[in-house]
Amino acid sequence: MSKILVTSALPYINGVPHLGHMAGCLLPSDVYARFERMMGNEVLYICGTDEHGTTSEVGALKAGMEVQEYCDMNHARHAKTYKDFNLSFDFFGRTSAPENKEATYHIFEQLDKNGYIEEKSIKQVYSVDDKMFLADRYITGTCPYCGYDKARGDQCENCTRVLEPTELIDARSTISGSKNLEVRETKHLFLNLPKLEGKLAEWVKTKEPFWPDVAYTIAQKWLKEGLQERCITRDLKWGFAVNKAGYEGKVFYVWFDAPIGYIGITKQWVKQDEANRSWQEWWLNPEKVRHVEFMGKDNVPYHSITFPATLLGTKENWTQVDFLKGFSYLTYEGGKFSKSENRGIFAEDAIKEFPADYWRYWIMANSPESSDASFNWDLFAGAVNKDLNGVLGNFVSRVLKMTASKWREQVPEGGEYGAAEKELINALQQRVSDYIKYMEEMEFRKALGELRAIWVEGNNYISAAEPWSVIKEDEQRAKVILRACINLARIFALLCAPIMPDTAAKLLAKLNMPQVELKGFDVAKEMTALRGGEPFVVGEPLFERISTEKIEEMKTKYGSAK
Ligand code: B3M
Ligand code: ZN
Repeated sequence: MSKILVTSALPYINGVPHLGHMAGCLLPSDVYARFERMMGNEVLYICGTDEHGTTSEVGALKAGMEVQEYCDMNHARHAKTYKDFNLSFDFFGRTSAPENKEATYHIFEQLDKNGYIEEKSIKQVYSVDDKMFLADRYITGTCPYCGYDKARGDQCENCTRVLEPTELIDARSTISGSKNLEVRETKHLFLNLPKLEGKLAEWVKTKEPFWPDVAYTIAQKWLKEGLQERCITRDLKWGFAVNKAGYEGKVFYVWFDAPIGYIGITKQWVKQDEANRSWQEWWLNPEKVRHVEFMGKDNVPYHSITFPATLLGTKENWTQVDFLKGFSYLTYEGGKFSKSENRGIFAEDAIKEFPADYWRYWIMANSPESSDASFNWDLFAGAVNKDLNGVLGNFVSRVLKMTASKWREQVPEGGEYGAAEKELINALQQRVSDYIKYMEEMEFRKALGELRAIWVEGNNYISAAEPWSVIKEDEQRAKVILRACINLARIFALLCAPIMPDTAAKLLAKLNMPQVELKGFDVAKEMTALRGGEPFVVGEPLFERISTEKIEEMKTKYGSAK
């Protein structure tokens, strides 16, 4: 049993999560956490809201609320949405919590003591009309590197280059649109990344065989270009006050305390049960813990460069990211999700329209792993109707209904598996091994391809075995076929559990069977788990078809390219 620490990018408190956020880190991290638990590993899966920064101040201002009150409200909203999507966090915390302040102060003090913190006077953008210093992401302009005209002052989301706001061409305030911006001098603290570059490059090299291309390429690109000092403080009210004399009235930059939030949130989790939990066991234990992170590609530089460098600079033995799974973007019908333009479906609405598992299946089957993927309603309905309802759902209801109509709701008894079943078992064993291997490697599209192929094997088997014809001449043989099919249904439930936990639970409940581990999954053995005479219930169908009218309704309601 190994210890696996699973984390994803911590969602900003003020945004409403849409399907892109689900696809780009939250859902894959949950699928992986569930899978590793089913493989018998000790998993700690934590997440939380990223709460500091101007975005929260501006959001609260717009909502006419205190920042704290605004964050409390939005934290609850995020938590509910993720619960509805069945994300199985061990703890969903907050970066603004006192436990994170303690962790942030500690890490800052070590960096300062070790000589990695520099003081500098910098010129910062002050918006005269907004009466405030503008956070980097609240300045919009043209990227000097790629020419993208909606680059933010902290990063160009087109070329992923991290920017200083003063580099932007034709800069304007994102809050008011005002170009009445002044550059004012203010004193700040910097993390001396160039001084840490050597250590960091050495560390990144140790990850080479393990990191998928997206993450490794981005980290290498950064190192090749040479690291710049990063400002880690801001002139804001909302945030952790800087714990250094001369910096009164300033707070730590959101990107400084946000990744430390993983540690802070783990401390929050420990607080729930101090006698039995330890945060050091997870965070100061790199030899025994494998840390796997999930995030969109725009977040990769912070997690492969800035945060690891921060931890290296403390000279303490922190658990660092071992595997960084980066994702491209999920777009909505080829374009951006936008709440203001009413384009795209947001997570809290999605769950009101269709059950969580429909979304979980579609998103994971179309994971934007190596390139962008695009959501569209026809594809979504197609997958639900064909894969879920057609291939999986129909197989289960056909098998259970036919058995019940002939011999009551009981697994048929007698007879032995023959050549056809042995062939099926062999084919399935290969596919199941591949499915498990792909899940372990976090190759989600491939894993879901195998899962679907496993359901198809079941359909092919029953079509070829034809129990409905066989029963006329050889009732005993028909019983054997249907017993094999009912056992197959159980196997389908076990395998789909990390992706579709509700469906798995529903199906296992029909069969009166518990969820078991996937470790060492032996198809031949599992095919005899349900013996003759055991009861089942036909019950409700697992899925419902999505009608053409419903698809049209969704397109009108949430926007469509057509
Ligand atoms: N909140 C950015 C994002 O949600 C940021 C991630 C923080 S991870 C420590 O994309
Ligand atoms: Zn750019």
